Amino acid sequence: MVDESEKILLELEKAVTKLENSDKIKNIIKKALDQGISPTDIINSTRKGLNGVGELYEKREYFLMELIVAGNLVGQIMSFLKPSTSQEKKLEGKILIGTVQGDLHDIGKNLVAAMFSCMGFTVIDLGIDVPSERFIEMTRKEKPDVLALSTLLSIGVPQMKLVIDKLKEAGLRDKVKIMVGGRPITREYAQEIGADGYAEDAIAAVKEASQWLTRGGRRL
Ligand code: B12
Repeated sequence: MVDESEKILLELEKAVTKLENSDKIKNIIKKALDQGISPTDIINSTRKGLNGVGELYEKREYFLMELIVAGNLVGQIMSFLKPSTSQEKKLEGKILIGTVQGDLHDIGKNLVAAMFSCMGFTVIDLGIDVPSERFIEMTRKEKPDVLALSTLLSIGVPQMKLVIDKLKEAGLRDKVKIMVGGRPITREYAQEIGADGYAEDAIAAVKEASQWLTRGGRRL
């Protein structure tokens, strides 16, 4: 039998996939919070709902406009949730994140960034289509604990290796933990290119990073 909390989370997931208006979605989230559901579970439901958006796009039931709406909706949900996350366990650390060069996808990357931000991390988001040189420059300047690289495209995969190789050349590789993610990435591939970690979604990403930080992730 499905309990009340699961019912609300499923309602949220469906509302996100259907791209219901933000007031309706905020009401569901409010109901969830009143029920004692954690912001992490709410974000996880949002993620599942967004996966539904991706599937409908692939079936050609959604088009570019719907994807833009989905991206905006994620931003609104995260801002609405932010005050509630202050009650969750706060983690300290600085994350530098971006989508690699040649790739313009950012809905998933934004969700990962928002999740880190919700959990109390300082997030520096370099955006999309980020050249390897920019990741190096900003790693040197900002001294993040974690460098998070995203790609949804097969052509983005070698770009991740390029960033890691250039960090080595610049003598910065052992100063930062590197986490990679996105649809074509696997844990095996992450190991192969010399990344420290991989996560398949936003929740898992924070879990992976928090392990390093509580172990005292090294700073420059
Ligand atoms: C939305 C979308 C677009 C939108 C992007 C809008 C935007 N602002 O992001 C638009 C329409 C612009 C687009 C364009 C293109 N797209 Co597109 N797109 C998608 C689609 C349908 C959904 C992606 C999405 O947002 N999913 C929802 C989010 C929440 O999930 P996610 O991105 O996977 O992110 C999660 C995880 O991957 C992970 N994650 C992501 N990043 C990171 C980073 C770290 C560090 C970690 C730990 C985890 C992590 O956590 C996220 C949250 O849970 C996918 C198909 C799909 N179902 O995935 C195709 C898809 C990715 N696109 C594809 C293609 C081919 C293209 C185009 C080349 C199409 C074209 N011919 O022009 C262009 C590329 C443009 C470019 N240069 O980037 C292919 C890629 C194939 C491949 N192997 O390379 C896919 C798989 C579709 C397909 N089946 O063919 N696309």
